[in-house]
Amino acid sequence: MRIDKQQLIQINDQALPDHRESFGHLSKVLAKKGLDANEVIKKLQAFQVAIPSWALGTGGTRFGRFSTGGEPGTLEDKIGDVGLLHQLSQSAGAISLHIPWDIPGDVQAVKALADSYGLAFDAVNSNTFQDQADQEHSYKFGSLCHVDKAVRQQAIDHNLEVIKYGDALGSKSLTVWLADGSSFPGQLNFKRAFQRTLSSLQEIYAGLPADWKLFVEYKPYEPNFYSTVIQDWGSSHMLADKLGDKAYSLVDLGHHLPNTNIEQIVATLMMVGKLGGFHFNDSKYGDDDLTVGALKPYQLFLIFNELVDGMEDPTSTNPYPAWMIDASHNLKDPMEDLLQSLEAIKLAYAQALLVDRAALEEARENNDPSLAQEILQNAYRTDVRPLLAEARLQSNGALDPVGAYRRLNIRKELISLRGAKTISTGL
Ligand SMILES: [Mn+2]
Repeated sequence: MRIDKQQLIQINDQALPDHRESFGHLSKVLAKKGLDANEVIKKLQAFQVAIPSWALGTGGTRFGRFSTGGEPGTLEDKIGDVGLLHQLSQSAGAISLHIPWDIPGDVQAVKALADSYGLAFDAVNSNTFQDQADQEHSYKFGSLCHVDKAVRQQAIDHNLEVIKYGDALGSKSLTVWLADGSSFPGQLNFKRAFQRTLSSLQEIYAGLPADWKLFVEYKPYEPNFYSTVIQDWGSSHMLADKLGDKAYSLVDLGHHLPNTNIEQIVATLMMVGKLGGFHFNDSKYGDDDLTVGALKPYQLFLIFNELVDGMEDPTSTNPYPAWMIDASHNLKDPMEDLLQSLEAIKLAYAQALLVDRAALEEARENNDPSLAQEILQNAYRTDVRPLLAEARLQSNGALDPVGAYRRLNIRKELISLRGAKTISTGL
């Protein structure tokens, strides 16, 4: 389905007087601080976040799954859903596919469909953390790290195939996340598992097109509960560094032990030009995959403060990172969840853009932690929502994406199109 532009304009028009008032006020507040609201708006409009195909259906837990209804069953449906999100938010200009579930049938038709929604194909994701019905060898005891070369080769070949599909669609990067590890002490030789993983990744890296990047994602536990082969940013960086210039670390917010200083990891990886991608979500205990900003918006702001610092540093060699939401849970309408996540990401980005970096640097040079905190929190406590709304309005999006989604009865429409008992394919 597609949203009727006139209907969206009518919905926006009703909220326009209030928006004009709050945006006008905020513009004046920012101008007094020497900040140009239009400059921030331009950056917000350019900031696009990829939506993974697996986030469009209701997520489950190991206990159960409760469908929302109207979930996308095909790649075309998934592209359509991201198209809806993009039309409302003007922030979701890319889709990230998961193979084997999202193998395109007619590549040209799929590309044309995505193009009609203004969507690009972001990083493609391989999957070696479960067995497919037709596969010869099992990943029960690992994939790229497996003791048996035949299993490793199957996983390598799968990744090379994923690159092939991505290349046909115009993707420029492959994200590798491995479930490989062990659940019991003694089960795995840590060193050999790491070396086998490196060797397998080298074979995948050799198959990367010249203008592609390889992202190595890490995670400390789950589904393995004693060790994971790529447990932290250090392991990820070691692999990326050994692989070569086209390999980078990927930071997923939920893939850290509680209280890890993720903003410092981001700053350090960008310092050495090796932060390739970032996955957004939020969590309280582990990889909870909750809506971005639902629990720790200040942490997200502090991370963005480092991201902006890295991105705006003229001496930085770090490439522009690939942004993706990696969240999928089991209570909300997935589309509303994603709209809320997009909003939280861009709020943190906008706030980070307001940080007075020169003053912050001076406070640091003067060993003045009180002033440094004042500077950061002055930015963080600024209500930048009117900036986001104005950026969307100027791009023909919705002033209030979740409100418009509800007013337009999009879920009801999707259920009538696809049925109430649909289950989205893939993970
Ligand atoms: Mn992730």
